[in-house]
Amino acid sequence: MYILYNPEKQQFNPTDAAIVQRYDKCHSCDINKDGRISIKELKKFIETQEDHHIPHHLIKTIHAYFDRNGDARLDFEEFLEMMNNPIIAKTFKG
Ligand SMILES: [Ca+2]
Ligand SMILES: [Ca+2]
Repeated sequence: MYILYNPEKQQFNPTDAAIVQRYDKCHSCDINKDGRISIKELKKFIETQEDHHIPHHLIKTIHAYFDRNGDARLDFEEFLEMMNNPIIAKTFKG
């Protein structure tokens, strides 16, 4: 089960609506619907969100950074953390 609220992370306290919105984003990003986001899926997702080109190595770096358990996929929890990052959030328009 996903851990949506982490009391230790004070900066992350979204409303339920924000979580649902992000879950929808995560789901639409997850092309093969295995519940986890690969680098390829993240790249596709960013390309649909962004007008300008983001180099592959940067996407790989972002993906690796938020892949906390190192399984080469972003699960919903890791995806949420990525979306909650101020720089990333700006890139993805929330
Ligand atoms: Ca997937
Ligand atoms: Ca992971």
